[in-house]
Amino acid sequence: MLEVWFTEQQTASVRLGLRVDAILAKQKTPYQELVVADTTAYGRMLVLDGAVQTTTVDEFVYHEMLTHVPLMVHPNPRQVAIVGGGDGGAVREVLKHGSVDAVHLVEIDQRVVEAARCYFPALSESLSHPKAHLHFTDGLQWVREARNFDVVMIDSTDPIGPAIGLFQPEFYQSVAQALGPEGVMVAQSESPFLQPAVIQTVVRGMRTAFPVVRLYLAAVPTYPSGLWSFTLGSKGPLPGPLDPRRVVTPTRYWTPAVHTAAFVLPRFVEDLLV
Ligand code: AG3
Repeated sequence: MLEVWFTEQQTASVRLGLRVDAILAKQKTPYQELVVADTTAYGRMLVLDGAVQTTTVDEFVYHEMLTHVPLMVHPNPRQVAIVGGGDGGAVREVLKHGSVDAVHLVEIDQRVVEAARCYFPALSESLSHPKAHLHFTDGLQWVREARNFDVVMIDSTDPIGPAIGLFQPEFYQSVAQALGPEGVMVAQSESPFLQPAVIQTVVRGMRTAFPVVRLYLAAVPTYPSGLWSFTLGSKGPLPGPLDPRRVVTPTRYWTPAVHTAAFVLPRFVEDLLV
């Protein structure tokens, strides 16, 4: 029987292989190559420039941990911005917080949103919510002019191609300026096994802009090595014990206990942060 396999070349010496049932879209956008395919094991998958961005089976881990952690660290998040994240998964999670008045999605590539609306209806549904505001522009520029946000989330691709500027200290400084006095930011920061240097770049860059910088982890099987990191920067609030009166539902990965535990780091990861 014919078997079709998708391969992501994650590093020079590591590949991920997923059996594919159908390729639904393959196009060059003005910014990157975009592929949508149905995989046997992980459901529908979005790939940008050869890198898996999201699959319908494991997206909940990444999107819940990217969003609920900083939102719960902030005492009362009302104005939220997401840089990247054109698939809509992060917006969907943000809107589970009743305190949020508006969520601004700043996506450089409109084609990602179009593909999400067409092929990922459940993920992208939230993009049509009245509290969701879409901006198809460069996040670097947009953030420079933004002010008084409570939480800013960087839902970017890897630090190559269009996302490269989102991993630089100057960018974290402009995020800090875009945040109010209790503001919190988060950035996806790659894998401690395969991209330890990226984690160090993000943590060191964020330390130039925020008094509090903390790393946390989650298991995302379709991302390189499966162990993924997020870096939180805060102007004030600490990721301490959660207010038991604040709940977020429904979730499948995030719980108050997972939230707290995610900041407990294995020693080899802690050693990256010195
Ligand atoms: N952004 C993080 C994707 C990084 C994955 N890297 C890779 N496969 N090499 C995901 C965007 C989802 N909203």
